[in-house]
Amino acid sequence: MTERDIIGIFGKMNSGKSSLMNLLTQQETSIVDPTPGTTTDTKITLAEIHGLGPAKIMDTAGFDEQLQLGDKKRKKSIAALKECDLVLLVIDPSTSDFEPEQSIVSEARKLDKQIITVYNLFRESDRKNVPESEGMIDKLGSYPKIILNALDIGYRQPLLETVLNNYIPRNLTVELLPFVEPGEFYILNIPMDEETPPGRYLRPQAMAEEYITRHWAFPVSYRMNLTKARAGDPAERARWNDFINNFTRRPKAIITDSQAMDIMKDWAPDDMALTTFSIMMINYMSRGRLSEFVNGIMALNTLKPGDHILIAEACNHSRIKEDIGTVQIPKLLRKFYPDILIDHAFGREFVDDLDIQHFKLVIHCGGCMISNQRMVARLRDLNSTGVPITNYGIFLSFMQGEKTLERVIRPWINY
Ligand SMILES: Nc1nc2c(ncn2[C@@H]2O[C@H](COP(=O)(O)OP(=O)(O)OP(=O)(O)O)[C@@H](O)[C@H]2O)c(=O)[nH]1
Ligand code: SF4
Ligand SMILES: [Mg+2]
Repeated sequence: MTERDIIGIFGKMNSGKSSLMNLLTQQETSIVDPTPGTTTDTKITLAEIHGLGPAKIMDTAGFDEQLQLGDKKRKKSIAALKECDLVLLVIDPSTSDFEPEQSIVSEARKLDKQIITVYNLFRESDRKNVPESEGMIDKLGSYPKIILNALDIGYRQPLLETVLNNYIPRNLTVELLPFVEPGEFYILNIPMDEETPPGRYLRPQAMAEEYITRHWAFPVSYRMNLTKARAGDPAERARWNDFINNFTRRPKAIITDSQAMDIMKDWAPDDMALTTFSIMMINYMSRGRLSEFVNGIMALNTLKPGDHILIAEACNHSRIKEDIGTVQIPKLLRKFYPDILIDHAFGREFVDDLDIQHFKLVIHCGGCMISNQRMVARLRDLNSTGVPITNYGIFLSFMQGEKTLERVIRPWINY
């Protein structure tokens, strides 16, 4: 079942919200009137938007009115804000107090909403005020915008195009493992050590196993003893060979813990595809934007002494002795880039809390414990500051050489 995309129109009283609603829906659904506060409650219109599909559009009462009328009324707008997928923030750039708009942006950011700013020009001469208005509202500059006149029907098409070009729809489904074919075997390489908690797989491992099974294919798990494999123990290699060579039909691909890439790059047979759980996860959580993380790794080639790198983990899991984010990745970074500075962010909203611009690269975990809206919001914030981002799996593969990186990305191309 396709769910309706929910678009909420927010802004100050008399900024032209109801006029924008009418422009979008091409009908007089909302009462438009010069009296401030004409729309006293949220008005809902169901519409079919060409290129997007069924949408529910909410025209809300002015946010400044909500502020004046106290908590109870304000809750109505917050409820609408919570419900919607896309915030259309209508700004009349000829006004001067942007506190209501600032509250909308701050609340929308807390909720990881997508925002498009609509500057509604009552007079063409207001156009020159747009940059100043934008500058008055913290973080607004990083969102897409359109400048229009809500009463001019000629702006309907540009408005729709701005929405279609910038909004990631609710129904955009990204396959976890798009290359999986029914009836084929897939290997999950899951090294465990004494500190691996018993009772369940990690979320990416469990998700991969479930996905493969659901798609009528066969997941087969292998517990690699990384310590022995790294020590060159022939018994460990023989155990792997025995495993990998005893399928009646050759497995199609290996999905490995990224930490085992130093071993897997040599042990994975050439006729099998190879990728990692972390790469799978970041592609899924970012809604198919793996290529941005792959491009990000190239920032390593331009590092200079004294540059800062941020290692970011989306959750605060308990850290084990050989933790990937705090021990293994820093160790590799120090080895290959001895004069760079490494910072960490765990779980918290690093884009708001840190001076993000001074980082030359962000290396992000798989992001399995945050929502995809949050992951997409992080990407948007980083994009707007021009800071490249990559991922644990991509980094650890790249550390084994460009050929290895190319190999782990190959399964994701063309899907
Ligand atoms: N000239 C001009 N007038 C506009 C424009 N947009 C809206 N108006 C007029 O401004 C007044 C307020 O517009 P509305 O669309 O009702 O504004 P609103 O934000 O819904 O207002 P409330 O519901 O009262 O908060 C109406 O008289 C509109 O005709 C515009 O782009 N240009
Ligand atoms: S959110 Fe990141 S750090 Fe937390 S478990 Fe998932 S991949 Fe690991
Ligand atoms: Mg209105």
